[in-house]
Amino acid sequence: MRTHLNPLTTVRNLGILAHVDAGKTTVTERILYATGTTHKRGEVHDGTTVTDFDPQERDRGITIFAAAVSCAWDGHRINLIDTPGHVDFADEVERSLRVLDGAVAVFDAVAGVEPQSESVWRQADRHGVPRIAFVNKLDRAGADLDTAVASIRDRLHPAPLVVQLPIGREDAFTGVVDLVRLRALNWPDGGGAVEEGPVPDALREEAIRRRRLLEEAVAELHPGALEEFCMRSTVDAPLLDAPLLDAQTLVGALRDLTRSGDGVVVLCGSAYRNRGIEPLLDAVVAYLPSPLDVPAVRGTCDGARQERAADPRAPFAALAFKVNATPTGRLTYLRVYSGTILKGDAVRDTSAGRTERIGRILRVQADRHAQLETAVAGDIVAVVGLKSARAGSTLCAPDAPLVLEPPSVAEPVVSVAVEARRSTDTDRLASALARLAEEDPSLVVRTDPETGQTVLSGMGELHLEVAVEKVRRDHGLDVGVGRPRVAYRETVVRGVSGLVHRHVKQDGGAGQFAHVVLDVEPFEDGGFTFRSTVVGGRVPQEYVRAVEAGCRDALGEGPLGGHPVTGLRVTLTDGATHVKDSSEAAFRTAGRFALREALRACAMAVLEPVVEVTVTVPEDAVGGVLGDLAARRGRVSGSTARPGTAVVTATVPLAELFGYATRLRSRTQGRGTFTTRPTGHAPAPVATSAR
Ligand SMILES: Nc1nc2c(ncn2[C@@H]2O[C@H](COP(=O)(O)OP(=O)(O)OP(=O)(O)O)[C@@H](O)[C@H]2O)c(=O)[nH]1
Ligand SMILES: [Mg+2]
Repeated sequence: MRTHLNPLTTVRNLGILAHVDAGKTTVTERILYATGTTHKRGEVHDGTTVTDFDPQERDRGITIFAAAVSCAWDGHRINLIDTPGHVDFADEVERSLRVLDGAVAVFDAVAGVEPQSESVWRQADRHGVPRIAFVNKLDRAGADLDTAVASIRDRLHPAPLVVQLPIGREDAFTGVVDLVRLRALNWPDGGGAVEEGPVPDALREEAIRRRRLLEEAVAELHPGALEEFCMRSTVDAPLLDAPLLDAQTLVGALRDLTRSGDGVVVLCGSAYRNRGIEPLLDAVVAYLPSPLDVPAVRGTCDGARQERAADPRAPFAALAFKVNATPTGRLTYLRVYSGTILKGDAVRDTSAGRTERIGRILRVQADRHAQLETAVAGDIVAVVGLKSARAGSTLCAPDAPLVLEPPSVAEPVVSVAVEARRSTDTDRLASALARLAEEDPSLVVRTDPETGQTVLSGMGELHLEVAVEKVRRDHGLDVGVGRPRVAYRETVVRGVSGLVHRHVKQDGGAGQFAHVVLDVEPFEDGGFTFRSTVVGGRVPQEYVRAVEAGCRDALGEGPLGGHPVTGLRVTLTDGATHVKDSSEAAFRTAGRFALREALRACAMAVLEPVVEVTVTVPEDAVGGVLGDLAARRGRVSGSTARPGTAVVTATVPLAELFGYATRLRSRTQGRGTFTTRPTGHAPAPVATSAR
């Protein structure tokens, strides 16, 4: 009898994640080549890769936008998102993680776990996305799989389950021993396809030793495997070489451990030399989950929680995770969670409250597309024809509304003032910026109420530079840009209690009456919390909510420099109403003025964004780098050395880092690199923070 597999079991929605430059785009490029999706291998440094197709990506040699591509391997469809590694584009990664079922984390075999790999690893932990690890660049001088694996264990804390042993080192790295099936996989020079053969005699003993280590590690974590392991170790004990776990048991256990997150399968290779890609694809298919293996997506409908299983016959529900204006039209990238859509179907955009029609459905190959008639649960596709959808919008069947939780958006930390150099271009600039912010929710455009300037805010200097350059190139606009400024906040250091505010207007006509008493205190966890301890119904619930809304209105501008206020708890302790003249509007106004007054009475401090900087420089340049960091108010928190190279970690106010890239380059004749990671806010010196 033939069994009919659910076709969804053959889909993998996969992200490639890593620190900047680890080789994500090169791995993606080789995957497209190995799967026959492309017939030419592109290179990042030549600007010829499929996924780095934006002109700025090609010029800068980095990935800026997450790009989706699709390919087929061993009867499976793999939808793959190549993500950017630079911290300024971490929001792109966040949105991608929201819609992925699994990921390949790429590591550099020389550097091991780098700061941004650690950040994206934690991001993936938060989203519960199962991962496998690919230790790349084994061809580089100084590359070592064992050291890289040790850094995965030490810094990321999963149990590494290493399933390969490299054949040859550095420049002589030619292949791997597959420890699961005990066979050798070699790749010829010049980038040809994999050749399979027996394990070379010289490596046989080491391969068997490592296979046993893998079996032990798996048995320790997996009860089913442990049973077989124990049974065989007693029965087959005399045969030292005999495997204690069947390949089939091993693969099954590795799949379970990957999906539960208890272990991480580690593979290795050199993407640049096209070595290690086929086994990576086999591992993606074998270990990472299909859309059916992940929990049903959760959403709300009229406030009630609902689950939607990945079932093509269920009502349609999808999350838009990316919007992109292209010559083909406005593309909305969707992860379909349940149901099926056909070309021409009407869908409800619950976030915008509009019903729209799907014009075309596309299978995306980076900048090329193939037309589809339909898209089903579990798939990632792009659609043309939606006008309202933004990144984070839910689309669903009009008769089965649902709201899925949108991806979180980080708050911008850096701003620049931008202006059109020709006054006739002002309107065009405004609409270009609005369109950009629509595509990238981590960009915010606003008008400064005091200066009337247009201010663009984002996640870092590079983020804003790329945005402005995009406006220049795509719209041919001549744009002037001011000095970057960081986004300060204000916080309460010492609170006040019993602040009384009376909002009374009773001079004829409809009056206003609201009387509130507030306590304000610092709140360590950050943000804003509000509670009421008013007794005896002296202030009805709806007015309490209005006071809270009024307080939120007041948080936009602190008393020190007009910066947003955070880290405080407000308690409404008492109040009074008037039978006729009290209203929600009156209480909201009272709440706003009361908190504004209270904040003026509190001891306040200005906070500035702080980042952890990791600088990698040649040893002889380290003195200059340390001096420079100190001059930038940096506090060095650690330094390590590899032969010839020093790695310095320091906490530095973001405001002091503007222009650091240029400075470091000139100090180290281009040999120094640095990366940053946001670590929150810290009190700022008074002089730098005034507006
Ligand atoms: N020696 C060596 N170099 C590699 C390998 N894989 C990638 N590279 C090089 O490393 C550089 C960065 O590679 P990318 O593929 O752009 O890295 P990425 O992780 O996509 O970088 P971002 O997207 O900017 O974060 C390029 O110059 C690649 O040619 C490898 O296996 N060995
Ligand atoms: Mg890249």
